[in-house]
Amino acid sequence: MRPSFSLDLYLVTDRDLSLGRSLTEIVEKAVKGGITMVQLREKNASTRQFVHEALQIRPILKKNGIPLIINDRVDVAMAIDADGVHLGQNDMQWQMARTLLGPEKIIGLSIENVDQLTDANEANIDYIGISPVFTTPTKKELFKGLGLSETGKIATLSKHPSVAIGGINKSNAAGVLSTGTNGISVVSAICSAEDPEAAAKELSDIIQQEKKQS
Ligand code: TZP
Ligand code: MG
Repeated sequence: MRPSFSLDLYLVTDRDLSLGRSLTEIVEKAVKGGITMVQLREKNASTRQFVHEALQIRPILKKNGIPLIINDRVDVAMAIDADGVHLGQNDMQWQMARTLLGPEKIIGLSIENVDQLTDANEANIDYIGISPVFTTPTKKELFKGLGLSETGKIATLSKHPSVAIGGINKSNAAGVLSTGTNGISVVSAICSAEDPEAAAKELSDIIQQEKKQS
């Protein structure tokens, strides 16, 4: 059985946006604020650093029953027995990742347009990331945001639960959730916040409020 997970408030890490603080500190505080999932995303780290960072964060999350997902690197996920991986359209194909990881790990896949749902809906994956909802400086290689209406279309047509990412913060989180995504995913709104715990708590409160209304 795969572990159960909640996409409600999904933190994606970025050390360059963490204002000099360690990822461990950010994650510890964000956990106190109510995040439900963490993706460790290390675009410039060596493999050794990536593994080291993941091993630092893993016990904090284990203690709190929060899944640790590794961005891109199936080998790192296997090496540290993470809960799963998040794959983009140009990363390892989900079929290979599933074979390597086995049936019990979580696999997330980024979806950038409605057409990509044709394959994703048939895939043995656990959730999709709708990306990017809004244009964001955090991911420079991405272009224009999908906008709320396209995001809602993808969320509705998806057979898998969905989490939206890209430019989400406390001012637009409720609007994103109202399109029908299961959760929101943020980098800078928590990593770059002066108080990551308070930032996570504020987002978590918005999510609870929005879910009560729907
Ligand atoms: N994938 C799509 S957008 C994005 C990623 C990793 C970055 C989102 O960062 P932010 O700071 O929450 O806009
Ligand atoms: Mg990727």
